Formats: sequence, structure tokens, C-alpha cells
Amino acid sequence: MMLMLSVIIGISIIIVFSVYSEAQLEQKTFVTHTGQVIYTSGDILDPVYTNSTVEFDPDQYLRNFNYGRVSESKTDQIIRDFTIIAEDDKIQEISPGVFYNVWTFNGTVPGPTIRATEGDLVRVNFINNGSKSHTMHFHGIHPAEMDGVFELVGPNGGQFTYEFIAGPVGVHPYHCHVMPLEEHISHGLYGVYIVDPKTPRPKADEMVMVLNGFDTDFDTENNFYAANSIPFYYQHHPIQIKTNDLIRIYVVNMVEFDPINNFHLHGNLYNYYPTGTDLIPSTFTDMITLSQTERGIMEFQYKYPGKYLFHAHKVEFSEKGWTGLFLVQEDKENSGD
Ligand SMILES: [Cu+2]
Repeated sequence: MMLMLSVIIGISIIIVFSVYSEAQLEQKTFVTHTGQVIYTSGDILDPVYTNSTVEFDPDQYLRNFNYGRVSESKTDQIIRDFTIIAEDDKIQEISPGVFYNVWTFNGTVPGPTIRATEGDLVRVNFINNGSKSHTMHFHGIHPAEMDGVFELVGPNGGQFTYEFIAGPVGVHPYHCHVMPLEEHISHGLYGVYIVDPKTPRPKADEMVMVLNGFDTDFDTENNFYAANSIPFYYQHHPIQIKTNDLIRIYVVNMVEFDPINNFHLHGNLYNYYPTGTDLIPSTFTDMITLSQTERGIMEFQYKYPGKYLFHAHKVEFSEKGWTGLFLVQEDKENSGD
């Protein structure tokens, strides 16, 4: 009898607990000013993306490189074809409960990381599905008519093919160059373009970090800052790396409105290659300062396992989201123990 009673009480507790847990996970519904229905868990720091029109995962973006569709011409020229579609009507929850009209290349801010080897023919089929004119302006060396400044690409399906030889070696930004530039960049029309040397750099755990911000109340000051768009993301989802692994970060500062940004690494120093154009680092430091579109390559290895911060040492930026963590785990296979 007592056993029976205990079983009944036990089952009741489980039922009550599971109903309670489900209530805790209940999603809230918001209707935006455009009439779009969006759901959020209401969590304070970890945004949940249920809006199907814009999906952005900083973990996926971090190590995702788009090498294009590769072909070879009769003269052995490597050709890399990319298709980039601009849109300007998407709403994204850029911080929990904060919805912002992002302007996107291929649906995300930043756009895809385009990657080629020096000397390849890069061909970008650009389609503007936005409601305003947009372009793609690549930093790098190319003919004037491929510069994406004077050749406006009209809205609702306008097209343009950018074609140039990849170079110089390094890490470069690309962005829309239509006036008012401040508006087109700050809404999110930018991304990273990497040109690899013909003799590849040493093997490494490679990642891309775009330092950016969002002015959500349109007062020409950023309300949020981040590495890869989502404030505090890598603080709550630390980037996992291994001791003694060579880490290579392609870092590009795209913050609008503020004259400088910077990158500080804890418990370590890094070799820094400004613009990535030289294969010999110019400095060994734990701190670089970058103005808009300034960029470079950072390389480092962690000797000791543990959690290490990386963040803007412009503290205002780190307190508004531009901060993250590396979780360094012991590489037992290669530790030599
Ligand atoms: Cu634009």
C-alpha cells in the first residue's frame, strides 16, 4: 500500500514539474510595426531566432568561407563565381526583444565571407532585390568600372556582374557604396573578402570576426556593439579552441558613427598582420586599434587551458555587447604528456 502511494506521489510530482517546465519555455509573441509576427523566449541574454525571414548564427558565420563555384578557363585561369543578393526589408531580433530592419547580402549581416586565391578571376553576379539602389564595392585592386560606386544597381531585380582578378593578398571588406553611405553601411550591407596567397598560409583554426554595431534608435549613435552582429553572443557561447593550435582571425572593423574600435585578447598576445598584405607580422601585441574598414590578421596559440576574454578595450563598446570568450581545452593528443 505504502509502495503504491509512493509511486502515485512520484508520478504526480513528475507531471507537475514537466507542466511547469513547459510553461517556463513558453514563447511570447510580438507583432512588429510592419505587422510581422515574431516569437521570443523572453530570455534576457540569449536571443532566440524564430523569425524565418532572417536567420543568423554567429557560430556558423565564424568559420564559414564561401569559395564560390570554381571553374577553369581554356587558358588555365581559375574562375570563382559568386551570386550575391541584396535585400533591405528584413527584420531581425539583434538583441532580445530589439527588432531592427537589417539590410543584407544573401540574407545576413555580415554577408558571406568571399574567399579566393591571388590571381583567380572573381566574378560576382549581384542581384538587387531591395527597394533602394545598392552596389558592391570591394576593397582591393580592380578596374574603375568594377568599383561599385558610380554604377548604381537599381531596386527590384537590378543586376550587375563585378569581375576582377583577386588581389592583393589580405583581408578586405566589401560593402554597398550608395549614398547616404552611413545609412547603407550601418544597416548591414557589408562583408569580408579574403585573398589567400598562392602558397597557403600555415594550417590553422581560422575564423572571421566583423566588429559591428547597430543604431536602433536612429540618433547616429550605436546602441549595441558586437563581434559578428549579436551582442554578448560569444560570451554566452564561448568559441572552443585547443591548446597549442594556431588560431588565425581575420578581423574587420565595420563600426559606423564611432571613429575607432579595438581588439584586446586576454592571457595572450598575438602576431598582427595589418590588412594581411604582408606575410611577416608587423607587431606582437594584445591590443590593436582600428578605424572603419581597417582590418588585419591575428595569429596566436594558447599555452594554458581555460576561459579567456576577448573584447573592445573601449569599455563602452564591451559593455554594450562587444565581448566574448575563448574556451581553451587541452589538446591531449598533442600535449606530449
Ligand atoms: Cu546600399
